[in-house]
Amino acid sequence: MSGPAAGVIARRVGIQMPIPPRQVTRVRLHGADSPDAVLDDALATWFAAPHSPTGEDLLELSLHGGAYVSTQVMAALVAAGAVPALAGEFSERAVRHGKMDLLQAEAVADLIDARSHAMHRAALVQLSGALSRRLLALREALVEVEALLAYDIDFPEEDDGPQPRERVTAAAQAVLGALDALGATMPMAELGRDGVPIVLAGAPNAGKSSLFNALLGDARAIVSEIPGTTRDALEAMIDERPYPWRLVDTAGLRDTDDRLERLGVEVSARWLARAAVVVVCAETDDALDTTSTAVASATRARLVLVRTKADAIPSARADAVALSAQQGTGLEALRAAIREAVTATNPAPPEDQPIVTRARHAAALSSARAEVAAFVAAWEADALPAPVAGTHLRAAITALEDLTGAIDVEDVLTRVFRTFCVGK
Ligand SMILES: Nc1nc2c(ncn2[C@@H]2O[C@H](COP(=O)(O)OP(=O)(O)OP(=O)(O)O)[C@@H](O)[C@H]2O)c(=O)[nH]1
Ligand SMILES: [Mg+2]
Repeated sequence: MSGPAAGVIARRVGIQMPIPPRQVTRVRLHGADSPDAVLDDALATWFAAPHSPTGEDLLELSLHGGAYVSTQVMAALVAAGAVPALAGEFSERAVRHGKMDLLQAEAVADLIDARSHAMHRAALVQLSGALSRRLLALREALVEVEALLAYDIDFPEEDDGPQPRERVTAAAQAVLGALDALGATMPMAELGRDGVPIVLAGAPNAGKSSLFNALLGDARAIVSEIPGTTRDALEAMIDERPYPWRLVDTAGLRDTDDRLERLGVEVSARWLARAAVVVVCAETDDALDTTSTAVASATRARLVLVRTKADAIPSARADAVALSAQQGTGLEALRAAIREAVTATNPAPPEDQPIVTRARHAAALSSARAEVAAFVAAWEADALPAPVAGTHLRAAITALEDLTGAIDVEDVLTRVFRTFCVGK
């Protein structure tokens, strides 16, 4: 519970305020102003403004588990004057009181939502303020270009001035390069969130679903000796580094008269087109040739060749991973081969460097980039008077400020925080 009335409301539900700040205190909670209606024997921690995560007086309650107790206590707090928080309202207040900037608040949401090592790492780096510092440095660099420009405007006839035009151009170009480098990290966040599509493909009955299950360590897909068992593509995420894998089991590839199965086969073709890596499965050495030729014509992905059911039919091929999903052999070799194929096409995010994680960031960076580029073009062509060219720099600076929330833009704040889950 956060806000200036937190202490008063706490007293109404039975907490003997003041309790020592930043210390866990055992409290007996009751209904609003009704000491007989005991609700829970709980723990309370008090954080006095401004030394709290929101910058306001803040009370944290630890209740006994279960929905009933928390609902009752929540109702008592509301009856005593509290208001349920909107989605993201705690983080929003933290931003408003200067406890963190907008990018850090987004990182809180990302940390909670993180489902992979990659997203977890990116969120922690962003929470530490690394992205904010990077953007602040770019903003400073643009302000410096503005200053060079102002000098040119104020003292155009100076002996040793105006500032050499090249110096302005070079400074703006440097910012352009840095904006590009940062913008180029967006696909890394997408891979971290959605995973690298790894598609299992092969003829019906080749053992794809069995392999899918073995890689997951879970019987997710139906396996049977009847060819054409899998019809819908099945997906599962495996948390790998540097990026999670989005493993896709598909319907066997073949021409078929069964209408349902044909739909499944068409889905497979779509997945092949979107795959980053295709694991080509076949149960004999000869079949592996036919299958990999067919797959290669349907995808631009890297191929990893697999000889399935090696327990039953030994493989003589050196270019394929021989494995048995049933006995669990060869799986480590396959994982290593997939890992290699993934890193060959998707460079890992730079260690401990911020990356751009949201469409909001990418949009602001690209609008800043467009403004700086427009400035450089006008400046180099000498097409516009310096003050006019300078308006592009201002616009770029504003775009970067919007990103960190350095200037208080109501609609940006609201838009960002309403996507949070309640209570954060
Ligand atoms: N001996 C042996 N049999 C296997 C192995 N993996 C799968 N099988 C058998 O091969 C048959 C087909 O396996 P699935 O995993 O359903 O094959 P699939 O490629 O998914 O088949 P569709 O979904 O019909 O395209 C089943 O009877 C499995 O038990 C293995 O490693 N060794
Ligand atoms: Mg299957």
